Amino acid sequence: MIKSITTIRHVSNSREFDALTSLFSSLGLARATEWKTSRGQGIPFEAGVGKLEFVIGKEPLAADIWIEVTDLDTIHDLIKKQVTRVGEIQETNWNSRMLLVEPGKGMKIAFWQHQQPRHDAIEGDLNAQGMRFAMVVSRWNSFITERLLQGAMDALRRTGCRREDITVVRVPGSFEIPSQSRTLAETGKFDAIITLGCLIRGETTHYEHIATEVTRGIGQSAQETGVPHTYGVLTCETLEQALDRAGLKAGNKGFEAAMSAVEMVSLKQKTARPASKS
Ligand code: RBF
Repeated sequence: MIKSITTIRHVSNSREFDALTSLFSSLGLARATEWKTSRGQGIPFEAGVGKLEFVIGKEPLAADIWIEVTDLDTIHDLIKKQVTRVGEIQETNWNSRMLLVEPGKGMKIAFWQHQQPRHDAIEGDLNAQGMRFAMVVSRWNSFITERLLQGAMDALRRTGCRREDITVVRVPGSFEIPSQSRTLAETGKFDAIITLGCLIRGETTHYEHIATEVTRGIGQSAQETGVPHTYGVLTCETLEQALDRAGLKAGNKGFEAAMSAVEMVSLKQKTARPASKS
C-alpha cells in the first residue's frame, strides 16, 4: 500500500539549497527528518494536504510545484523579501489567483489561492504589519521559556511585525503572568498579549493549582479587557516533554502562540463593532 508521495527537486549548489530551505521554513511548512551523507543532503518539508494530479490539455503548465495557500498577498510580501525572481499576482481562468516564483535555477513554483473561500467563514490573516504586541515571559524554567520567546519572536518577524512594535516583559514565574498581562492589556497600547511560561509537574508539588490559576487568569484578563491574549504556557509532565514543545521536534509553542495572536488581532479588526462616529 502507498504510504506517502514525495516530489524531489535537485538543487545545483549549496547557496541555492540554503535559500530554498530557509524560504520554505519561513512559510511555515513543517520540516521532516532530514538526511546527510558524504554524497548529499535532503531536507523534506511536509504540507497538511498532498495531492498527485495528472493533467491533460493544450497549454503548458506554468510550474511543476503547485502550492495552495490561504493568504496569497501575505505570501507575496514574505517571498519578495527573500527571492528576486518573483512575478506579480495574476488572475487565472479557473477562479483563482496565482503567483509564479523562481527560487532556484529552472525551478518554477506556483502559489495559488481560490477566489471564493470554500466556506463563507471569516478568518484572520497572518500579516502583522502595524500590529503591536506585548509578550509576558516567566523566568522560572528560563531555559525553556527563552526558547519559547525565540519562537514567538521568529513568528512575529516572519509575519511582518516591526521590532519596535514588540514589548517583552519578564515576570518571576507563571503564577505572575495573568496579573502582568492584565496590567499591559489595560494600557491600551497593545493589540494582543502573548503569554509564555513553563510548568513542570515533576518539580512542582502544587502544579495543578498553579496551572489552573494561570490558565483561568489569562482567560479572564482576555475576556475582561477585550484584548486578545494567547496561551504559550507549557504544562508538562517532564523536562523532556517541555524541551520537545519548545524546539523543532514537536514545533515551538511560543511560535504557535505568536501566530495565533496575529490571527486573533486580524480577526478582531474584521469582526469587531466599528467605533461610534460621535
Ligand atoms: N513557576 C513556573 O513558571 N513554573 C514552575 O514549574 C514553577 N514551580 C514552582 C514550584 C514551587 C514549589 C514554587 C513555590 C513556585 C514555583 N513556580 C513555578 C513559581 C511561581 O509561578 C511563582 O513565581 C512563585 O511562587 C512566586 O509567586
